[in-house]
Amino acid sequence: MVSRLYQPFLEYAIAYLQEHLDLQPYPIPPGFESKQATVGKGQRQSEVLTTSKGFQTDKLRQIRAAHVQGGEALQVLNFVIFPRLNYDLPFFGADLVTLPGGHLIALDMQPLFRDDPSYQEKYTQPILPLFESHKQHLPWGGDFPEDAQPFFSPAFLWTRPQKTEVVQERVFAAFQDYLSAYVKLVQAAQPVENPEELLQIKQAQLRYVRYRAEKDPARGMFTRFYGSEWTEEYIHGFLFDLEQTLGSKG
Ligand code: DBV
Repeated sequence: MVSRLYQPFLEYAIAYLQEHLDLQPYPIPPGFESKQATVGKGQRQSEVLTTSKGFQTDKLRQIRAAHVQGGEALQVLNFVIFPRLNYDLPFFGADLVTLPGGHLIALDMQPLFRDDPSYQEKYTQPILPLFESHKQHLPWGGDFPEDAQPFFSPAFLWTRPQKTEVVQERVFAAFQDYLSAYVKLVQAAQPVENPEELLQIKQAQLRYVRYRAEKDPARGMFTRFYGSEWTEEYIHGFLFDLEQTLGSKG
């Protein structure tokens, strides 16, 4: 395996977005830009570094990355884009995880309204050819939490590559393709003005962030490294911060 496995993904994403959109910084709460811990004892002692990046644009409320680096057998990049609430855009969601047990990859444009045929036509159809071309190299990863299914599109890439080269080549290629397709959707997006529709978007976004904050699969890991106070504040105050953001606006 390779340390810094996901660094090229993160660098690519930021550079690509910077090139195509007008990125502005997104505030990261103090203490969360970078966090280090020493884990293990004696010869097995090692460092785990978690760094955060945040951006926003006129159409995207939060573009954020959490990057965990703890040596060859612990590399995580969780990269999510949350559109502003007056756009019906899907979320861009990438969960790229390397643990001692192997690689686990989730990549999707996560729909607000999974079962709405016109929504699917607008936001999933354009991605399906990409999905088809990548899934032949990235077979379905198996067991998947049932309650998470409503949050994924039919173009969901979920795979557990055996080889690191597959991550570096195939997964990286899929990540680039999904990101550029996403940017095209963003560029084409028009603001929603209908109050009924705006309410539905807000509810769908809240459903999504509440689910992800509650079920965050990294909670256990972060709690072990950095304690529960830091972890809960990181989850609710940065990773999935929509509720707090709405709260502070009254
Ligand atoms: N996952 C996150 C964030 C992470 C993160 C913010 C910053 O949402 C990392 C870090 N994901 C992470 C880690 C693991 C997973 C697993 C460390 C391994 C946990 C472990 O094995 O100890 C997609 N990620 C997973 C799993 C799924 C996802 C399905 C396997 C969990 C399981 O089998 O129970 N992405 C994840 C997910 C949603 C999503 C659940 C739901 C909408 O978008």
